[in-house]
Amino acid sequence: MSSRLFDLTGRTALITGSSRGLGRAMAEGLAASGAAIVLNGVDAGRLAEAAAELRRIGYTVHEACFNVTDEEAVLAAFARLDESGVAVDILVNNAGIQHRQPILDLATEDWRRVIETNLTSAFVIGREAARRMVTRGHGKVINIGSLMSNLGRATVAPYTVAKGGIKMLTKAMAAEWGELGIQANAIGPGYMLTEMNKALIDNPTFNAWVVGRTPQRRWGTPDELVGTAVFLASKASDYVNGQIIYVDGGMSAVL
Ligand code: GCO
Repeated sequence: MSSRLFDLTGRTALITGSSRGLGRAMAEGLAASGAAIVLNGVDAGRLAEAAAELRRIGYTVHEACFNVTDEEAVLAAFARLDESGVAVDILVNNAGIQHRQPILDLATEDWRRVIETNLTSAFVIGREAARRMVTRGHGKVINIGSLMSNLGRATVAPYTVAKGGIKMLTKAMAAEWGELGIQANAIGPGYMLTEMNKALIDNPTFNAWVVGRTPQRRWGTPDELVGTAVFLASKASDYVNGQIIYVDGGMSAVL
């Protein structure tokens, strides 16, 4: 019984920002559980390379090259998927950027860029995916939040606000889409070993802080999100809605 609960065979998952990092790891993990994958990125070369790697393993992979902040490009990408008969059953809103700067020095343009990329895109892509999911009576939306969905840290205000918004957008989606057969949940990754965090990882003081502040005394690896992503993408979570699950080594649970 338990293996079927987590089986994604026959389902298709779109993961935004999945050429590398957390998105790439979740895409591979969902594929390993049986899902066909729609990879997304803005760099066509990097996207093709990631797709080829996953196809070499034997997975079914579609490529959708678009910038998540470009609504016209998002609409066109969904139209192409419709025309190709690719129905997105699972959406992982993962694409995101970071911008580290004190509020007093922060340009409004940089604020807007982070909010657009990390939050507004999840609304637009979530709406487009859900419009199609409701016609089939089922769907899974997984929004990628952060420790910053619940806690602040100096110099990352726009990212913090966007990720806090991701948590609340997830609840709003659950409120409206629960009766339509869609479960919308979020994952809050802790400090993960990714390109986006390279400056922090390479900073001995920050690295020591993360290790000391995390009960498991280490950074997380992208593949450590896969189990939670598969859970939230599968039948195993059919009665889980509007939740955020922190995958953070315990950091958000302790002082
Ligand atoms: C930072 C980091 C964090 C992590 C992650 C923590 O500057 O503090 O980029 O934001 O990436 O989001 O959950």
